[in-house]
Amino acid sequence: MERTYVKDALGKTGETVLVRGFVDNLRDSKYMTFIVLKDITGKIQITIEKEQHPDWTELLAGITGDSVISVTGQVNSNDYVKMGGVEILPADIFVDSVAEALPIARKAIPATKKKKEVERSSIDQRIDYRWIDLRTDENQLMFRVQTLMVNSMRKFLLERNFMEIHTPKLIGAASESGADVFAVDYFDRKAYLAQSPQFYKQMAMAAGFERIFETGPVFRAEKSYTNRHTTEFTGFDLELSYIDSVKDVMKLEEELLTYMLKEVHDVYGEQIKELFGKEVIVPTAPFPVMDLKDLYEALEKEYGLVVPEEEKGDLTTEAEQMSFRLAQEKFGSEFLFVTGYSVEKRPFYHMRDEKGMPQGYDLIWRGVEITTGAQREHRYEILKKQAQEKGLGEDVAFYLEFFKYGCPPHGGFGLGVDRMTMLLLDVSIKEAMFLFRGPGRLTP
Ligand code: AMO
Repeated sequence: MERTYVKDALGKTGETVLVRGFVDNLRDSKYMTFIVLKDITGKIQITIEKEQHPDWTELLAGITGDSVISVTGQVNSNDYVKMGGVEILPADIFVDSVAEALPIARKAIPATKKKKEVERSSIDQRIDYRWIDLRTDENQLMFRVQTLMVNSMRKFLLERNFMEIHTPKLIGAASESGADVFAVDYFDRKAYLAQSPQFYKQMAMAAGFERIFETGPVFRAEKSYTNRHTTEFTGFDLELSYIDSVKDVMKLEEELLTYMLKEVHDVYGEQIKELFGKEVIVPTAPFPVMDLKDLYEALEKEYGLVVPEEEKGDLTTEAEQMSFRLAQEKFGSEFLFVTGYSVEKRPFYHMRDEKGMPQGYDLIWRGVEITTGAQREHRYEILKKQAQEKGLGEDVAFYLEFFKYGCPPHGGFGLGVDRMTMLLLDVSIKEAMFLFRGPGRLTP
């Protein structure tokens, strides 16, 4: 018999169906056994009247929580059943896989008369058994939402004539900064794990592709133990040619994010509110823009934040967090573009204006940086000089070649997909990733 998904079975009253999934809940009483079966589309109650199946005693005793079962039976409408007023009266139950007692508590279990309260396992304990942790409704919704986030951005870009490319992650030189790069053995020499598709996005511009994007793994050898850093994350990067200034890049980004968040809001807004208690707010473009200097002034004036002068060329973590309040109170926005970073704090490939200011920005959402973007320096001589100033020589020689034989003016940005998921659902980065990687974590 062909399998029916639970969501479809709920509408098939009177029909006999085969449903397959995990045992989400199990309740046994003297005369009845109730099993809640969960598949990726929903949950349905299996109602077993013990008297009708005297030979099932052993079978039922062997079914544990989280076991995988296949049930054939008639769909019955029953107003007493909480789950959609529908149950399955099974004619056959097959146990595909028996689950041992679970090693983690995915949720806190309140005390009952007979049992003490069970505390929820920590996120690190849950990551040890992430596949079990991922079975919850919340986690499965999270990855549905992430699928839609990436897919809607892809759709937006494809509609605007972008090409999707796939660049190598094994590279011969650090792509962002020499300090945060993982070196790996590559036969008789060293290779590095790409910290960004930066160089190759720009190579695509030199190749005349004009508009490209890529989503893929990004590696950072950062020993950070924060709730927003990881050593491997998923980046969503794009690059486009023939821009007039960095403003064109910012405009594209705000349109892209508005489009994506509208889709997420429309499709999953209700469920996100129900399971994560978080409102999906569709932003309105244009997003507010503040120069770092003005931002520090405002943060000091409004909230008394005092930052030493020498730190003002970059956004401190505290200022970044506080900027959320400012963005909301001053502009009624969850997003804030920040510009005016100092040359020391920005990579050599950012174009600089006549005053020497890098033509780049960071986008802060809910007080956390989600993007760096910029117009790039496409003029070979100037780019070479900027690289030399930062002490980069041979390492970037291959990259500089991209600009020797004709290259249009261009710019782009890189978005952190895990950070966006985390901020959208108000969870930590460890919770937001399929499988977190950090300085102390390489398994499972
Ligand atoms: P940047 O280094 O700012 O820029 O990275 C882009 C975005 O990637 C995310 N991100 C991270 N997420 C989780 N853990 C980390 N350790 C981490 N580091 C960065 C953030 C960040 O905004 N080449 C440029 C982009 C460009 O100019 O196109 C770059 O890589 O969301």
